[in-house]
Parts: sequence; structure tokens; C-alpha cells
Amino acid sequence: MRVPAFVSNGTMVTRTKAFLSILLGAALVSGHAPGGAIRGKLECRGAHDCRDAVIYLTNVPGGFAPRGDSPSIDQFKMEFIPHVLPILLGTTVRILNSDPVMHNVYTPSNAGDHFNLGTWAKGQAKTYTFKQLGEVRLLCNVHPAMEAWILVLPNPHFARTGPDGVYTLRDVQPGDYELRVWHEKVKFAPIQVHVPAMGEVVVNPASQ
Ligand SMILES: [Cu+2]
Repeated sequence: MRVPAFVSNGTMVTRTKAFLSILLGAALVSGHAPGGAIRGKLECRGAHDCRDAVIYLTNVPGGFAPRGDSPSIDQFKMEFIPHVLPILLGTTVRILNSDPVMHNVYTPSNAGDHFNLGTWAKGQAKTYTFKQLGEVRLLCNVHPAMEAWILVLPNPHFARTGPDGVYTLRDVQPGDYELRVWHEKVKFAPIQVHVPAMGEVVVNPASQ
């Protein structure tokens, strides 16, 4: 069986499975899809599991405005929750302290303009609007073990994984894209993806 060029996988075995999945997916959604979908499962060699990876697309044409609501990061039981937050460029993030101790929030990252939002008490929150693409490492200067990541992305086509590494990017217009995967511990090579007019593409990225 000829393997279509728009399926990218690590091995021939998964390529064949992926092709069958494409046929099935095309049959399920044909006729009423607003766009295609990209879905799959990560393989995170070298990491404990695949949680908190971010799958996203680059070179998506068009302008994208953030939604009105502000996603939140909570500081709870001495952790930032969630540990990884992907956002669209221009999004305002609310950072809340839910602990009975003071927490600080600062970043050494360029994409966060090296901000230091200060230190605040339980029940209080501060906001920051992210205006540069890239990864922002969040830290607390009171508790060195606290760490989180915000990924500032150019379009809303992104997903964050749970431990199983399964993801879906929905409502992607037909076209050619570069799919990238960010993970705190392991690296992935970019993958070229073609999204057809109908149906879905299965892409199972494996870490390097
Ligand atoms: Cu803290």
C-alpha cells in the first residue's frame, strides 16, 4: 500500500496504522467538517510520560485575536497549576495565590520581558498580557522548587497533552503546515503536515 506523503511517523508499522486511521476518519466526518483535524499520540522517549507537552502549528495564515476570557494559573500547595499553559499571543493570564503563604512570580525569559510581578498573599491575583512569542519560564523567588511554563503561540491551533500523549487539533483549514511539539524534558523535530479538505490526518511524533 502506498503511504501518503502527509502522514509522518517514526516507523513503517505506525505509517500503515495511521493510513487506515485516515481512511476511517475521512469516512466519519465527510460532508460536514468546517476544516480538517490533526490527531495522534506522542512518543516521549526519555521522559517519565507525555504529560504537559504542547502540540502546535506554525505558518497558519491569517490574524488571530485572543478570546475575552483570561486563563488562570493557580499557586496551590506550593505548585503552579497547570504546570504548562499554551496561550495565543496577546492573551492576558491571571495568576492567583491560593496558599496561606506569600508567593512571588517572575520570569528570566525574554518572551516575558523578564517581568517580576511582585509577591502577594492568599486570595489575591495579578495579570500579565503576553506580547512576545516564545516560552516563558515562571518562577517564585520565595520557593525555588516552584516552576511553570507558558508557551506564547502565534495561532489558536494548539493542544496540551495528558500522560497518554494523545492530542487533537480541530478545525484546521486545508493546507500545508509545520507541526511542532514542545516538551520540558525532551525534544521533537518539526513535522510537515498536509491537511486535506475533509477528514483527518494522523501524526504520531516521537521524541529525538
Ligand atoms: Cu512561592
